[in-house]
Amino acid sequence: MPTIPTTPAESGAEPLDRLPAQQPAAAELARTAARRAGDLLAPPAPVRLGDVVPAPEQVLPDPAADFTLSAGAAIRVSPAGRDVAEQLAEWLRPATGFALPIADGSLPAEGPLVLTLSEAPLTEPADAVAAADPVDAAGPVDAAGSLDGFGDEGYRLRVTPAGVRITAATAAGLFHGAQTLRQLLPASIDSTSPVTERWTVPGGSIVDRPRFPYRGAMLDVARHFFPVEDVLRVVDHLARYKLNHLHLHLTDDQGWRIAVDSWPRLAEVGGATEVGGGPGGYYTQADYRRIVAYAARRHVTVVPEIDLPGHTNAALIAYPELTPGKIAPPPYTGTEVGFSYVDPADERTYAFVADVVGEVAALTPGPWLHLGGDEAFKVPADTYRAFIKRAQTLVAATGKTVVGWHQLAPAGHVDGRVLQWWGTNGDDPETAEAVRRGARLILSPGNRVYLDMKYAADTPIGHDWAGLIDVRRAYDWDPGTHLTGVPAAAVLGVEAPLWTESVTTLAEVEFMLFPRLPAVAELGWSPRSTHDWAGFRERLAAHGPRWAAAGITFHPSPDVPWPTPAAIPTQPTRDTTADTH
Ligand code: TNX
Repeated sequence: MPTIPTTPAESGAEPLDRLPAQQPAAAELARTAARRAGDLLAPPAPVRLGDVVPAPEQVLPDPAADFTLSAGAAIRVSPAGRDVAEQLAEWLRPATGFALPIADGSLPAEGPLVLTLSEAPLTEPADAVAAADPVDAAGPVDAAGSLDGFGDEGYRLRVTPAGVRITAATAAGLFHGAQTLRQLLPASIDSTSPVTERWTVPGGSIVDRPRFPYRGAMLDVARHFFPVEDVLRVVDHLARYKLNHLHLHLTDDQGWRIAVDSWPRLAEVGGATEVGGGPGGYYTQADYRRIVAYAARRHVTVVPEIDLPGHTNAALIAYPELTPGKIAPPPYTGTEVGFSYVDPADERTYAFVADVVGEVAALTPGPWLHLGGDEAFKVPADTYRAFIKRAQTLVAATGKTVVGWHQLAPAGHVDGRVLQWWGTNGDDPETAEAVRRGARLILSPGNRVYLDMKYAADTPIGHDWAGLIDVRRAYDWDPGTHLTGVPAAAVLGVEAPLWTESVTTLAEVEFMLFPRLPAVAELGWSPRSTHDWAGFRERLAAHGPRWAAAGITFHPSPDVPWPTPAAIPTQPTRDTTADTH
């Protein structure tokens, strides 16, 4: 069984540009697209303090207080923020060519970039800080808005002529603040080689924290397999836009992608197929741990999904005893759904579920385990409910919180469970009832945030069963009020799934993510009061040159006023894959 070779699993911290390219064709496609995009995009206008995606909660510009980063700059940081400082330096060094040494906050080191972790950041006495720190002494921004508290992920960023100071109560908050700083530098900061540029950051102050605690994207690695490096790059894309969950759809009819020691044939046999007949692949447990560690460093939590009881053909070819008829079905590489299921009448099936969720839970430090539960069309409703009830209990026994597609709604409640709603009509009494019984909700409306939907009729890849979704459609809805009878307080957040029946390479993944992913990120992070399509499309437009500089493939949506309107046929050129819905 061919596994996809990866670099050693230890650190999970290598910058991606030092990793060997796994898919030369995709990488070349992305580079060509980026070059063409870069050639056509006009030089971007100077960045303003509010030009951040997702939009911050409060922005107080001070045009007299711009800061320019120079070659001698250092980053000063308290020990608990050290890893964020390292990452900030990793982002800024390639384009600036500056050394950006990192000094411990405990030392009286000078440094115009200051990252501070503080428990009571917003009540910090301005005078004391000013006396101790030239950054604050120099600017009139202390009166900037304040929040009750930063919470788990909030931060404050202040820019004065003397420097930039980011303050947060947690490393996650500092990380989000550092991502904001990255966006406040000129677009060429995303260049992977040194650029001659005036590295000016607009003056003023930002105070920011998320609207929803769960902001995610899903990658279907089952329909097509994506090697570890591709997943790491997707993690970087999420982190850029302050998304904090990566849901991995690890199992489906066309492939089982995670090694399970107690049932080794799942990956060895069930991993050897994918849509279209390609070689497939799977993650060893070391590979999976590497993804989890890489994501954790970027404050992204991995949510593993084992889809049950349907979408299980790959498991059934590996272990025929799990099928109702005890005869192995043929491998499946098409794109139909709803035909397979594990035998709900056999106790062996529940041993299998317990073993699998036990191993996956042990590999997963995050609190969630996703049970799937969608499209088990061949299982009668009462049998389905009984199966899910037992499976939920088995997940709960691992200490993880159950997540499942909203088809789980009619099965019994289990404490804390989370339903992921993927309908296309915001009226779903069954899901609303499950919420009344205590479930929380992740919103993934198919006709808004299904990133496998085509942008337009001529998009060369993707489906259209939930409609065509360009950026405006992905942006113009409200997760807090979307589902009738579900109060905003029950909404944990929002997630954009990317199913990959027709998506085969990293470049194609990026093409489907950008520019819709930042739109979903803004729905999850920004206060509703900032929601404004006209402003968003302008802010988003300025990211085209950033993606071009970073070699990220994107769809040059006509919804967005890119720096030049003539922009760029970056589409992958393959033929459309047939639709299944
Ligand atoms: C529905 S959404 C599915 C997936 C397909 C997707 C294609 C959901 C929970 N199930 O199995 O890949 O549509 O858009």
